[in-house]
Amino acid sequence: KFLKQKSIGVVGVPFSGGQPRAGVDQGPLKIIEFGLLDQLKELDWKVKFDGHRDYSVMQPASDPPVGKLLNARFVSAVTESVANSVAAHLKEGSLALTLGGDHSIALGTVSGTMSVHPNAGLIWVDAHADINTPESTDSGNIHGCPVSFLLGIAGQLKEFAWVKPCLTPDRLVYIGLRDVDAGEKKILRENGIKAFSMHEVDKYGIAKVVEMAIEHVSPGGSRPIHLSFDVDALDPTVAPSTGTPVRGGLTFREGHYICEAVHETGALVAMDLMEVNPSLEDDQAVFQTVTIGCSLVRCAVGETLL
Ligand code: HAR
Ligand code: MN
Ligand code: MN
Ligand code: MN
Repeated sequence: KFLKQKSIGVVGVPFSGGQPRAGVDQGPLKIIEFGLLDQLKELDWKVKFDGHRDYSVMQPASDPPVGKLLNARFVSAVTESVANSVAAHLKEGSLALTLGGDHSIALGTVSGTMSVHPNAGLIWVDAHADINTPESTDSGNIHGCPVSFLLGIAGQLKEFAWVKPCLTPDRLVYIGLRDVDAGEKKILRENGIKAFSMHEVDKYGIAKVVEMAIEHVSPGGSRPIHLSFDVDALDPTVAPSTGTPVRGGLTFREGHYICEAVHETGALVAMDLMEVNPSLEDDQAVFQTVTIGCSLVRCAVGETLL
C-alpha cells in the first residue's frame, strides 16, 4: 500500500552508546549471521543490506554529560546518520528494517520514517516507555528518552539540533509496558498517550489490544506504520539476552501475534528490532533471543503459520 516494491532495506546499527552495557552493539551482526537476510529472500523479498557500518568512528574525542544525558553528541551523530539511511530506503519505496543496537537508535529510525511518511503511526512494543526527557531521566541513558525527543517535549538541545519534532501523541501507541518511571507516567498522562501495559494484555488479550492499538494509530491501515520492537517487551524466559529484562512480559506467541497483525494491515513501512545483546547470558539464551528476533521480523513481513 505504501511501498513501491517488495523490497527491504536493512540498516544494521552496531551501537550501544544510549546505555551503559557493552555487547548490544553486536546484535545486528549476530542476527545477520543467523541468516535473517536469506530468510527474508525466502519470503520473496528483495533485500538490500547497507552492510555493517562502523559507527564508532563517529564517537567524539570528548563527550561530557549534557545535563544528565550521557554520550549525547555520539548518540546524536549516529542517530542522524541512521535517520538518513532509513529515509533513503523509504524514498526508494522499500520497507526499512533497522537492527540494533540500543533503543536510542529509534530516535533516528522514526525521524527517518516521518521525514518520508509524515503522518505515519508509531507502535512501540517495549517493557519501557523510553519517554524520559533530559530533565526527567534518572539514568541519563538516552535509550530511555527517544520518544520525548520525537514528540518535541524534550526541549531544544543544541547537541540534537538536527532532530525535528515529528510525532504527535495521537499517532503513538505502546504495547507491553511494565517498567515505567514515575516521571514517565506523568508524561504519558499529561499528553494523553495511548498505552497498553501488560495489565491490559492480561485483561483484553493480545488480539484485542493489537486491534485497538492499530485502530488508534492507523485506522484500517489508512496510515503508514512504523513498528519499533524492543526485545525486552518479551518475557525474559523467551528473550533473555537483553540489557534490562523485566519479568512478566509478552509470551512467544503474543510477540508474534503483534507482528502478524501489523503485517495484515498492509501498512508497515518500517520496523526496528532493538536491544538484542548477544554478550548477555549463555549461548543457549543468545540463540533463543536471536532466533525469536528473526522470527518476529519474518512475521512482520508476511510469514504465516499456514
Ligand atoms: N526508564 C529507565 C531509564 O530511563 C530505563 C530505560 C530502560 N531501557 C530500555 N529501553 N531498555 O527500553 O533509564
Ligand atoms: Mn526500549
Ligand atoms: Mn525496553
Ligand atoms: Mn489516534
